[in-house]
Amino acid sequence: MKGKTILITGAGSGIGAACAMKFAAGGCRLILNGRNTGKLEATGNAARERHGAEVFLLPFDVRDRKAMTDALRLLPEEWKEIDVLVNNAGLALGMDKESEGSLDDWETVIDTNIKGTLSMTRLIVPGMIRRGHGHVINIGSIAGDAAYPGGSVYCASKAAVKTLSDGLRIDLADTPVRVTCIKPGQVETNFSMVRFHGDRKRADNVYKGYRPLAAEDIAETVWFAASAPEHVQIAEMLVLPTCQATATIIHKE
Ligand code: NDP
Ligand code: 8X3
Repeated sequence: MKGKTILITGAGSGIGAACAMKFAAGGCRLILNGRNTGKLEATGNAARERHGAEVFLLPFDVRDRKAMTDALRLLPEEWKEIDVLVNNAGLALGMDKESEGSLDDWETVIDTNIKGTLSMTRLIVPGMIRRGHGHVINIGSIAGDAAYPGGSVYCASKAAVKTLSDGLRIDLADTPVRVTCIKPGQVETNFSMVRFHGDRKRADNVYKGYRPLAAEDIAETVWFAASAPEHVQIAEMLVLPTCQATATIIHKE
């Protein structure tokens, strides 16, 4: 993996930031995307200082197709050949019934998780096909395997990420480009703070009474898939804390 160029969306925190550090430790060059430049700088600086990584910051909102297209077009030549795309940017907003929740929040979730992932793929995969080399790693979720109460739209968005991954894998079967969908269970990140609109108590409660995964645990699985031999395609991984069986069955002390 040494010298490979990895583009990670949502790299300013959580799973995306942990992936950045893991790939930096493996000698990779990083293109880091997110909306918050300060957070991207923090990830980028840590990767440079701890691992001497080469880093290029590429801030844009994955919902903004024009900003995404312009940013990718304007990448310097030496950064254009992306070996691994990690489509990680994503979020849930609220935990309301489908008959009661906010349409604006749901539009944000759908535009980020589904359309953002699809747009990045559409723009970057043609170059991978041309070069005869590449890997798309989508961050799905256990939420995509089955709906749970209050999760309707988020679950649907992650089911779509799984289906987009499967469809892409079918489309690329006659190429050397690989497609992986990693589906984490509970990972302690900013995810719940975002979901509950900054309600710290409600967010902390999600991870009480058991040991959730850390973002670094998921980064390990992303690295495992990316660094597998070229003829090995890790198609899908469901990765849970040991005390979690389904999205809603978690053994808590
Ligand atoms: P975080 O909130 O820590 O990270 C999400 C990242 O996505 C942030 O850095 C955020 O940065 C970025 N992001 C959000 N919206 C956009 C956007 N429109 N454009 C660009 N970047 C964006 O949560 P996680 O690390 O947990 O989440 C990462 C992924 O993992 C998500 O897809 C999530 O659905 C998935 N996941 C998380 C699980 C968990 O339990 N935590 C379990 C299963 C899957 P910024 O706001 O600066 O743009
Ligand atoms: C995040 C995990 O179960 O809260 O995707 O939806 S869950």
